[in-house]
Parts: sequence; C-alpha cells; structure tokens
Amino acid sequence: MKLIVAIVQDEDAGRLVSALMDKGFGVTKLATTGGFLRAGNTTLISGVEDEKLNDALGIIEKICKSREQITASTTPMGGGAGGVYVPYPIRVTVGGATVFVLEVSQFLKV
Ligand code: 2BA
Repeated sequence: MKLIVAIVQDEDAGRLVSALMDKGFGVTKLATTGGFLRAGNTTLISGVEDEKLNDALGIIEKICKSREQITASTTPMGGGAGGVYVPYPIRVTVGGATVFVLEVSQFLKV
C-alpha cells in the first residue's frame, strides 16, 4: 500500500476529492498554507493499494491545473546590509499538484 500526499490549489480541491471518491479512493482533506506564498492551499492524503496507485495519480494529473500567481518580492535594492526593501510584484507558476508517494508499513483501523 502507498500513501499519497498531494498539495493542490484550493480551486481544484473540491473536484479532486469528488473524482477520487467516485473511483472508490478514501481521501482526507487538510487546509494548509504554502511556505513561499503564505497563501492557503489544500493537502489531500489518500491510502491506495499498489495496483491502484497509477489510477489515483492519473486523476490528480487530470484535474490539477497550473496557474500563475502574483506575489511581492522583498529583495533589497542596492544590495548589502544597508539596502532598501522595496516590494515589487513577481509572477510564480503554482501547481498542478505537488505529490509525494510514501510506502505504508501498516494500515490499521482499530
Ligand atoms: P508555496 O510554498 O506557497 O509555493 C507556491 C509556488 O511558489 C511554488 O509552486 C513555486 O512555483 C513558487 N516557489 C516556491 N518556493 C519558491 C522560491 N524559493 N523561489 C521562487 N519561487 C518559489 P509549486 O512548486 O507548485 O508548489 C505549490 C505548493 O506545494 C507550495 O506552496 C508548498 O505548499 C507545496 N510544496 C512545494 N514543494 C514542496 C516540498 N518540497 N515540500 C513540501 N511542500 C512543498
């Protein structure tokens, strides 16, 4: 068995949970925050049988879209310790999904 940990954008999370559950996967949805953008995202965890792993990954890949977001960079202008911090907008491409697949040593419901 594998544990999928998928960090996805909030906009995709509802459809992704529905699509996974429609195919019989168990899912837990966590409200999380990205360290770089400091904005909300969603982390899904799902325990899947080895032979179903590719099906689950395919659903994630199909539903999660990459999008551009604007954030403020606060790199010092003028360099050095005496530099002035002037925020300016930068574009970052977020997602589709950041996915980790972990080996499960035990799966218990007690
Ligand atoms: P955030 O940390 O808020 O990052 C959002 C997006 O900002 C990232 O998209 C990436 O395009 C950009 N980014 C992140 N760190 C950067 C940096 N130091 N300089 C420039 N741009 C940077 P994704 O790579 O698609 O990541 C989306 C979310 O997935 C991340 O949100 C974070 O919550 C999670 N994530 C990504 N890589 C991870 C990792 N290695 N471990 C744990 N969580 C991760």
